[in-house]
Amino acid sequence: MVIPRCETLRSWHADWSGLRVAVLGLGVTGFSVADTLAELGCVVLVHAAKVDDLRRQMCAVLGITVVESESTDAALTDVAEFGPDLIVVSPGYHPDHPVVLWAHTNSIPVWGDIELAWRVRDKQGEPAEWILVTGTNGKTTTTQLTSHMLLHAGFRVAPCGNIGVPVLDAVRDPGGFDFFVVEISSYQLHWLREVVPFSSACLNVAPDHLDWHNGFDNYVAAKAKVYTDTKIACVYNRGDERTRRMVEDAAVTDGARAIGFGLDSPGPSDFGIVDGILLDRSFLDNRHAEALEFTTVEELRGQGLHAPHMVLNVLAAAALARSAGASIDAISEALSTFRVDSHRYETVAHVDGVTWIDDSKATNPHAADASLRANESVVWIVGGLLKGVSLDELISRHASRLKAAVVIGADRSEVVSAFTQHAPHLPVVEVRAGETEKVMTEAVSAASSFVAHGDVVLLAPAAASMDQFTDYAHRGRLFAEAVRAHVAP
Ligand code: UMA
Repeated sequence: MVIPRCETLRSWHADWSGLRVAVLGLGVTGFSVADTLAELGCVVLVHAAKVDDLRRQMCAVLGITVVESESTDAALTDVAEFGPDLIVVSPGYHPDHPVVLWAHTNSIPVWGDIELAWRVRDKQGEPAEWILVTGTNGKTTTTQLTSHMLLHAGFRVAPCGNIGVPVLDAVRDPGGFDFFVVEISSYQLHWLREVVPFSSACLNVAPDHLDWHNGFDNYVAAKAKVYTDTKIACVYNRGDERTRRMVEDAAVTDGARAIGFGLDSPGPSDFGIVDGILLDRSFLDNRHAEALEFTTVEELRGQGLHAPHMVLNVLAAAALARSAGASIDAISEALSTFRVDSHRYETVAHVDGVTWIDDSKATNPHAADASLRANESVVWIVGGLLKGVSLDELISRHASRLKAAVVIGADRSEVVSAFTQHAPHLPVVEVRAGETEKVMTEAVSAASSFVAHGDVVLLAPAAASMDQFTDYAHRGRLFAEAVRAHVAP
């Protein structure tokens, strides 16, 4: 069997010249891939349904051919005519995209951007170690927390990946790093092949992106790849059996340890909580008899990190940072200066005993579940693009803590009928506004008609935002603006 030339290329300093590479997509990822390949001397063709002017101009300067077409047939014809040795695909492309299927039939390797980044990670000399973070929810916060802890411990760290900075940008940064903390999505994991993580974590798994993965089993299988070949620590959630099984079934590097985290008392080799104190019983000599304290739930309250799902992120991040050699004091200090990003369970107003919370980042039922759970009496703003996932279970589980539901989004009828079925007595208001600017004004006004002292109005849509907003941040921003206009007229 002939091994394709690209499969033998495992260094920035290898001979990439003249390799013909078709790049699918010209978003954040596609541009970083095409730019890198051009610098390596490859012949690059980019194909994308949509291309913005700035990236098109930059590609022209770099000698990269760009074809913009929404037709997948045209993509197939153009790529086949180009005759690629390798295809590098952006994460948003479906695995059944015709160009990908054509590549498989013709034995042309298909890589994701993370695979390419791994192979050329030695650009600046001694490569950084990679810490991988995945999970249905909490990835970004945990990636930020881990990076913040490692920075406090004196390491040079780059948070990158799905968080918004392509790993190839971190690889090419002239400063050089000791660690990359890579937030890695299920899409990116699907394409992953040779990466050897220093440590890795899957924070939790619940249905999401089922349409992309063609079902839950494939989604779980993609997430499980995060642990493959891990060298030092496989960090898993003791409260989520699936993550434990992933570690048990993973082919890891000899000597890698399994480290569990959870809100209960930790066993030896775990992270956990006793009497409100967060403990490391993993990275110390006498872990059978002792534990190291690094913060308390009360201290985390000041940082907006006290909700149970946030405390879990803190425990996971501490486990990853400790595996990399951060001292327990560095972790405590880092936690005292950390701030959660906007739209992640952010209190936007507290007026007349009513708390208004923006958790627009809750783009799936599992995330919404965590924020509903943290409150007793809730007026819930919910709905958007459901991505093939049902809200039935979520609604029946939380019906008793809901005072009313305000339904937004294009898929409203599905959400409303789920309420009719699982919470038939609950008042449900549909926001019918078509204009983006009006959706949140109407939602906030509807929600305010149900609230009393002690209630929480929670924007936790359990759905993606792109039907009515640019992204979850846009949705959260408009919510916060509408709340401020409403409560402080
Ligand atoms: N495109 C097509 N056809 C397709 C799909 C995409 O032509 O079938 C083209 C678009 O026209 C555009 C480009 O591909 O030119 C966009 O590529 P992309 O959708 O892969 O997006 P990027 O801009 O490269 O951003 C991606 C991640 N996006 C997705 O996974 C959808 C970003 O995560 C990530 O920050 C970035 O790479 C850097 O790694 C975003 C995301 O929504 C935040 N992630 C999902 C999530 O977190 O739930 C997985």
